[in-house]
Amino acid sequence: MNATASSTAAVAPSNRHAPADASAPHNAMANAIRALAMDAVEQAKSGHPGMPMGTADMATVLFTRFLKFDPADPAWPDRDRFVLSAGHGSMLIYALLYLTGYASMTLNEIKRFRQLGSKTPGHPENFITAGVETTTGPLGQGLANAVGMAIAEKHMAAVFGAGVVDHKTYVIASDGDLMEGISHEAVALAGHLKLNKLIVLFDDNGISIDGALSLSDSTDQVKRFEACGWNASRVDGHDAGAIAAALEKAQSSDKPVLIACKTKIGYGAPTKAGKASSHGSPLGQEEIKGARDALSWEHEPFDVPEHVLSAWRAAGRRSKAAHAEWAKRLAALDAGQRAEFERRMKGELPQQALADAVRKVKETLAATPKDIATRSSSEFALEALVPAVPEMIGGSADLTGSNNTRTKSMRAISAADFSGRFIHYGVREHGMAAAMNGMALHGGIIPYSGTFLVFSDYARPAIRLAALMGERVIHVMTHDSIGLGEDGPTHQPVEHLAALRAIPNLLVFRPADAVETLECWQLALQANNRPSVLALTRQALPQLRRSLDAENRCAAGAYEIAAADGKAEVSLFATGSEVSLAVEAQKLLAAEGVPARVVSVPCFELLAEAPEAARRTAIGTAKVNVGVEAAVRQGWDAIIGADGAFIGMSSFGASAPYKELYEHFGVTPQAVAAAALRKLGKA
Ligand SMILES: Cc1ncc(C[n+]2csc(CCOP(=O)(O)OP(=O)(O)O)c2C)c(N)n1
Repeated sequence: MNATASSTAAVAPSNRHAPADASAPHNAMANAIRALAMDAVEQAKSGHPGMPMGTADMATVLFTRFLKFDPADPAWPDRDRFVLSAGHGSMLIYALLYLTGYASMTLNEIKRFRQLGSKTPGHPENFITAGVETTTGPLGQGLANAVGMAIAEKHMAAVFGAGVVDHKTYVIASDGDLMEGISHEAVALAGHLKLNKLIVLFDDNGISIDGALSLSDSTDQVKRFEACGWNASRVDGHDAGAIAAALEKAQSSDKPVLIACKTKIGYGAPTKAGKASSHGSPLGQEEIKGARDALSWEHEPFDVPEHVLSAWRAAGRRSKAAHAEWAKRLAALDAGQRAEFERRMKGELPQQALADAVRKVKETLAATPKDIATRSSSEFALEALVPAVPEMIGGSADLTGSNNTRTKSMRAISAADFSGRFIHYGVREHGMAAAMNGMALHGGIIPYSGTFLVFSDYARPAIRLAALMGERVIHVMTHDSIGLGEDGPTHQPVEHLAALRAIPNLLVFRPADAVETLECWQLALQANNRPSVLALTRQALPQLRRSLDAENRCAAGAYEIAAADGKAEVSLFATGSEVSLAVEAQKLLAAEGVPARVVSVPCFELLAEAPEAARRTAIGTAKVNVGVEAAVRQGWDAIIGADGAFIGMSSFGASAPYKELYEHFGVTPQAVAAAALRKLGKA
């Protein structure tokens, strides 16, 4: 199947997707969206009316004839996912949620558009508004989230069967979504994996903020998507029959589907339709009056007449029977399978299996300590964690052998078989991170991935959104400092730890040895309401914690890993590879008669959250504090104080064997000891 250009009405809509209620014609239902969008933006004196007015027809066809959803149960696991990737058009989804009968989306909430504490914030936020699947606004992210959702659907269906997992992922995307670079990563991955249950309605209105799209873009999106392995077609985005026909055809596609819907932004506005002026500001009273006339919508602001509202509410009840049938199929599932499905969808960990796996690895490490790179320690931990936590789906952005994220038993996910648990994301860090968000949002999966820490910048916008949404995704980021050596400054992160620590609600772990790496993995898995980064080394490190310790010491964020011989005059704080370096410095100081303690700080955020007393104990009361991290100082003053000494990086790195680099940049035990002695006035 390969529908191009003129496929407009190739397939007649089937009865299954017939209009919900013939008594309220399509136009009136679509106009209800347009009117609510105009009125809410006008009332707020802020917002984007053009997009919802232009996409009202496609959204009406989708929500009244195709989308499987139940407003009474927004979290129904087998609902179709709908992603409004063009989040600036948020009034579209708020209007749809109100009209179809989501209880929490009242008319009052529509009237409170963009106000503090409302369910109708400026851009859709999934943690604020029931029925919003993902937080959108940064263009391109929603589309890439949808790719992850579609992967998650395929995987969960492969594991639990199509009886309980069989839904589609629909997206409305704009020119801006498709111009963003992330869209290429997402679209190419979706095409490669033949995600045929992913259907994108492209709001092809040829307008963006600066004016006509022709100012900045001349891509043939249909050809572009086809080149990426999609079925793509063009339709008149205001012809309900044509939209329905294209959606009908999409139902049985063998590839992901793009439907480019030619629309007019601000449809109905007498002077602003088709113009950038309808994109992002209130239309104004005159224009709204003209639009009401043009659309033959004679109702007062925020007034949706009863027959239109009841037709919409009927559309909202369309999937009740499907929901009930699904519940029966779930109930008929083998009890163990059902419990497992429900556990995974709730995001609950298999506590006992996880605890057992952690204990076993700790026992092994105590019996036979491992002086290995933390990326290898991570692999060692994963060999036990992956079988214990079946919802973990690993991956890498083409650095599998370097990130050590694929365990021996993991099979790769492919277009032919989604039952595997490892994803070759290709060289697509941004698309990977956004797809992981989509998988976590879908439910049933804990995605983890791999790339180099320096490339966290390529994934940062998606990591930020994971943190905002509070999604459990885990990023393994290896080669975490100049310690990676010869690849040089392009590959050596110096500012990245600070930059990641600046993101609220993100846990940044930098474990010091094999035991800490395991503990940080455990904490990342247990953090069910936020993402984590594990910053891991390329170079080998000694296992500092050699005796069996059941307690997860990293949970405190920081702890004394090597006590002073006597009352400490110096506290040496370090993370990751620099903890063993601090331990060497401790010996040098001891030789000078200066007792020093070493505090490992695997996670700044957990330290900041620790109870005051625990935090004080970890920080201690030594005269002198020294921080050691092969990275910039920014952020360290919260631990060592403005008076503390810091040994780290204040420039980019260089290309050389790593031991020479540590010498060259002065990140050495000698430098640490000397800094402490200077602060004590002893040197
Ligand atoms: C990553 C990102 N960059 C910039 C913006 C600001 N912005 C919001 S909408 C938009 C483009 C508008 O064009 P289009 O996507 O076609 O939407 P339409 O005008 O059709 O509503 C831009 C640049 C954004 N939201 N996200």
